Amino acid sequence: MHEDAHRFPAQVYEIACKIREMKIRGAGRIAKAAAEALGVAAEDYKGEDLEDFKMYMVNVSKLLTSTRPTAVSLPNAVSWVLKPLSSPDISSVQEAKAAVKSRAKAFVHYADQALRKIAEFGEKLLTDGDTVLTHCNSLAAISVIVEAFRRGKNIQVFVTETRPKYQGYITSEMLLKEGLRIRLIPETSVRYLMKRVDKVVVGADTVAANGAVVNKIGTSLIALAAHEKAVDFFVATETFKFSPYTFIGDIVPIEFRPPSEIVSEEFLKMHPRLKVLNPAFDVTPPDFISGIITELGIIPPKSAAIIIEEIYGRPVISMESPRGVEEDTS
Ligand code: RI2
Repeated sequence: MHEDAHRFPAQVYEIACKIREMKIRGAGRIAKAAAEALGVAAEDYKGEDLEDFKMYMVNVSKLLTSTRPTAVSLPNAVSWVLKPLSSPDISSVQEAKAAVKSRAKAFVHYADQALRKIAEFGEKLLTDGDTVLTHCNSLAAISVIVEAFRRGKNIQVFVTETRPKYQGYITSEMLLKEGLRIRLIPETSVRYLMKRVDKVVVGADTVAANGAVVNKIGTSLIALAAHEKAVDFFVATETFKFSPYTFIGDIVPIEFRPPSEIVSEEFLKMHPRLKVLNPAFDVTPPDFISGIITELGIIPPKSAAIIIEEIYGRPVISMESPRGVEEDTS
């Protein structure tokens, strides 16, 4: 627990815990929740000392960014919301609080608008009669598929179950509610079924400067199978999932989650020498990606660096790693 713990509002802790436990999940939803938490924390601050307020907000942001390591949307959202705190124009706690609260709202609004734009750009890639395969539960990917369907295209969707947490069930429910035809499939069947797939659309947790996409574990195998059959593989993502850190060569930390998501505690006790590896994400190389659908348009993966430079500027190399790497690969 952070030393400033007693000063954070309970709602901020709740949001942080829900992100850590994946009750709030999906890179975009995590970013929005973090922005909201910063707004709540700013509102709750009682003091009058501007430097103390800044320190307090930095500590809240540390709590939030420590929850999950892979989706860069989380630190990106936090830095964006807290940006006014480094402006010389802010001279009082009142001004600082107002600025953080308004940036938090603006981020949530931007994220919602971005999904709409992604849907509009992305739906053009889908054709009437297409079978589209999607993996895990990505609102960005779903928005593309749903938009195409709403515009009258007859789309069938293959949804992978997405072990170990089965987010494919959530995707199935969302798409069924819209009236789409769904086939829920185990991801182990993807290569066998790829001959029946016209396009793949998935989301992203992080897009690296070289155009590689970090997404739910299994994505890169799907991309490999699509590549083999020359099936187009699209990634739908907001630009706040592009990583400025990778511009200077930082490696995206891959989250390893607890063994209990894979096997029962009972089974582990029965076999004390059994070690379980449960990586939550993998990396799909840019060569396997036909296009990245963003709110700014559809870009080739190799243009990721241009987007990063445009949005974040050319990053300055620092001696400190911007984010800690918490991996259990034992
Ligand atoms: P949206 C999810 O991660 C999945 O990997 C999904 O593809 C990605 O976030 C993007 O989701 P997790 O939080 O932002 O389920 O498009 O581990 O909703």
